[in-house]
Amino acid sequence: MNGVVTKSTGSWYQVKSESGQMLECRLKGKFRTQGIKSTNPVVVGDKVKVEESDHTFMIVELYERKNAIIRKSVNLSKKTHVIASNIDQAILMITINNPVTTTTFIDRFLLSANAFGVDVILLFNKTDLYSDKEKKEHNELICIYSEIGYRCISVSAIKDDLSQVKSIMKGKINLISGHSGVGKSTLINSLQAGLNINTKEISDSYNQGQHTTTFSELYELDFGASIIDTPGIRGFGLVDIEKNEIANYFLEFLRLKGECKFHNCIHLNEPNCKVKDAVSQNKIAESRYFSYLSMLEEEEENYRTNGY
Ligand SMILES: Nc1nc2c(ncn2[C@@H]2O[C@H](COP(=O)(O)OP(=O)(O)OP(=O)(O)O)[C@@H](O)[C@H]2O)c(=O)[nH]1
Ligand SMILES: [Mg+2]
Ligand SMILES: [Zn+2]
Repeated sequence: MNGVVTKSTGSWYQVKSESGQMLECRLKGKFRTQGIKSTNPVVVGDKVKVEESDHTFMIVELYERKNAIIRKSVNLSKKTHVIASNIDQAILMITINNPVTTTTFIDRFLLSANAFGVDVILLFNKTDLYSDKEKKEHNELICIYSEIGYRCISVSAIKDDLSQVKSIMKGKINLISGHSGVGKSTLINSLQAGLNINTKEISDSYNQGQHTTTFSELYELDFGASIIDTPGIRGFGLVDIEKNEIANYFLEFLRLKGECKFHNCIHLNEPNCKVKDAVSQNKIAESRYFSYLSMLEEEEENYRTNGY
C-alpha cells in the first residue's frame, strides 16, 4: 500500500496510508546502502510504498519527490540533510531577538528553497516583545525583503489572531523552519487548540532555543492545512549550486545583471558592475551583498576541499 511519511525518527517512520491508517514502519535495509549522500534517506513528506512482513510494516520504495529542501548541516561537510519533501511552500520563521536570526541565515534559506523550486514566506514572530530598536530593525527587514518580492507577515504567535496566517496556509502543505526557539511549535499550537506540541522557553544565558523539537512531524490541521514542524536549525550550508549561479537567485541582482559591463559578471571585482554600484548607492541592501559574498566564499572553499 502507499502512504505519506508524517514523522521520522531515523529508526521509525510514521506513515499515513491512503486509507487514513497510521502505520509505524521500519525502513527496508537496502535504503541505507544505496550510496545516498544524505544523512536521512526517507523524510517527512515522502510518498512511499509499504509492505507488511512478519507483523512489521516496512517501507520498501520511495516515490519520486516533487521537491525537497536540502542543506548541509555543517558548512563544508559532504553530508546533506533533507529537511522535508513534496511541500507547497516554506514558511521561514524569524525573530529579531530571542533568538537573533541573522540576514545571512535568511538569505541562505531563501536561496536554497528557491533553487529547489519552493516559494518562501517570511514570518516574523514575537512582535509582542520588540523594543523600539527591534521594531526599527524589523521594519528595515520588511522593506528589504518585500521590495525584492518576498511576502512578509508579522505576528505574535501567542497574542495575535492568526487568521492571516491561516489563509496563507490553507489548502497547502507548509514547511515551517527557522532557528530553535523562534516559536515554530508554539505557532502550530496556537493554530489549533489541543495539539500540545512541546515547547520550551529559550535559554537566558545564550539567548537561544533549546532544540525542543527533535523530529520533523506533519500535522493536518482542522482549518484545512498541513504543517510540517521541524527541529530548529543553526546554519544552512548550500547544496548543489554552482558559484556562477548564486547571483541568479538574488532577484534584485538579477534585475540589474543585463546592465553590467560583462554579461557573465559575478559582481565581485569586475569593472562597471551595476550591482556593486547599487550597493554603494544603498539601492541594494549591504546585508544582501554580504550574504552573497559569504556564499561565494563557501562555494570556493567547497571546491578547494571537496573538488565540487
Ligand atoms: N513572547 C512571545 N513568546 C513566544 C512567541 N512565540 C513563541 N514564544 C515562546 O518562545 C519559546 C520557544 O518556542 P518554541 O515553540 O518551543 O520554539 P521552536 O521554534 O519550536 O523551537 P525548537 O523546537 O527548539 O526548534 C517558548 O517559550 C514560547 O512560549 C511569541 O509570539 N511571543
Ligand atoms: Mg519546536
Ligand atoms: Zn555585476
